[in-house]
Amino acid sequence: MSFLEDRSKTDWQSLDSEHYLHPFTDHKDLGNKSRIIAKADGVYVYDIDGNQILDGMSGLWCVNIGYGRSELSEAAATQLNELPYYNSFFQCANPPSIELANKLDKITQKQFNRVFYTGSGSESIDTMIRIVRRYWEVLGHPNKKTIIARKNAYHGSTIAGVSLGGMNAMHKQGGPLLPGIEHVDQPYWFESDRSHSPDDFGKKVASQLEEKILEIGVDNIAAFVGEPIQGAGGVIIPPDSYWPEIQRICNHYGILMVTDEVICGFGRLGEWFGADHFQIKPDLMTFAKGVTSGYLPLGGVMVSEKVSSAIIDKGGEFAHGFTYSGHPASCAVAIENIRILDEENLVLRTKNEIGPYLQNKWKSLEDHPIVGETRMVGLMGAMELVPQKDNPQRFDDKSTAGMTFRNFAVNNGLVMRAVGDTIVTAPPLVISEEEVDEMVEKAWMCLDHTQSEMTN
Ligand code: PXG
Repeated sequence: MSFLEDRSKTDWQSLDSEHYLHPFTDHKDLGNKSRIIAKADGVYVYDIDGNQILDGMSGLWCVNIGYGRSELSEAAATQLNELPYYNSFFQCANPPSIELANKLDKITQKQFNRVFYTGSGSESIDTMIRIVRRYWEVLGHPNKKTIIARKNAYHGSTIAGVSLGGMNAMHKQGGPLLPGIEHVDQPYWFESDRSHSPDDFGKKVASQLEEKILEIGVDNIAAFVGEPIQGAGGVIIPPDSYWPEIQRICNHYGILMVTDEVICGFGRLGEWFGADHFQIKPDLMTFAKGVTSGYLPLGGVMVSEKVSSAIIDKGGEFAHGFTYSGHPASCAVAIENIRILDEENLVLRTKNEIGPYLQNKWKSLEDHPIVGETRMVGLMGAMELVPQKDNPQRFDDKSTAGMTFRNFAVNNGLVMRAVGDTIVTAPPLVISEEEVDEMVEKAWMCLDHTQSEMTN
């Protein structure tokens, strides 16, 4: 059964406009002209008019193995027919959720021995906060509640996710926010005054964590949390010196280190997880998105032996869980997704082949007069739009250039996201060299268009 034949495009659009409250959308701008995406295959999505659009964002940073993989839809259908749902409370489990836990143990660093399942990245963040705080409670440190995160981080949209994230626009709405959260600066070298080398800058920003720990008092600090590379904030790739310094500080003060792998996990950076790329050893990792390549909702928290054994041995029942924790169909899809990532060498290919191929082409965009910087790790990158190349100044009206680029791109068959005047990309890991060429050629055309719009 397909819904496509049911109504005309304009009918879909007017129904959408009457009944649908969209995420992160200004409905006055949207009116009744939402883009109805009807189909997808490989790295392409197709709107209801049949326009082919290269998805340089993997949906929302999630469709890592690309669209149209029938192995995943078949895994879901088989599981839905056999056992569509059962809970994992009250001493129950189901085969796919156990099998997936076993697989996750194999692809994560050796300190991780258990997973707590959720339905999304935001729920994973909430869960992680509860686990971290519970850990210190059972160890007899009930004051260790404060979690330190970064400004301009994105950790989801639940009240805990918004609070932990560092997005000003989100903080302004729907408060009060969760107490016990502190923010330090992000390692965004391009936005700095660039008076330091990237490595000195990385260390300097990391040292704010130490200052914050001393300010709040180590007896009150539970954990530090960060995306290995900030995604929604604009693909902020920290200087090489940053994460080792963060690790050193966490170890020195004995606080837990958490990487939010919702975007970086499952091959995006050419390793299974962002922590592997930066060679750091977190105590917990939150994940979602790429675990199922977005085919069904699933998230989770990887918990190290140190943390899980404390909670299990000293804590009794952990009073936390979701109806869909360990959903059998989502877990079956995740198992198949991980099998494909593994057997088709998609992680290694990202590291050694298609990643370097795109990185090289992406770098060539720096030859364009309005590009101030490009950066990319694995298949996750950004470029900074500026009025004058060698001048760190931004366009006066920050985000007009980004929006001009983005709108022109989507109308010309390319999806990329604009974060202010930073254009970000994260294509499916299955993208071919020809598709990379198409993506970069289109991006150049969008830069030309943006330049002429901004100078007229
Ligand atoms: N952590 C990180 C690092 C994320 O990127 C979440 C948590 C929350 O996941 P859920 O599944 O609850 O959405 C995310 C989600 C964007 C965009 O426009 C990014 C996300 C979600 C929606 C939009 O860049 N990241």
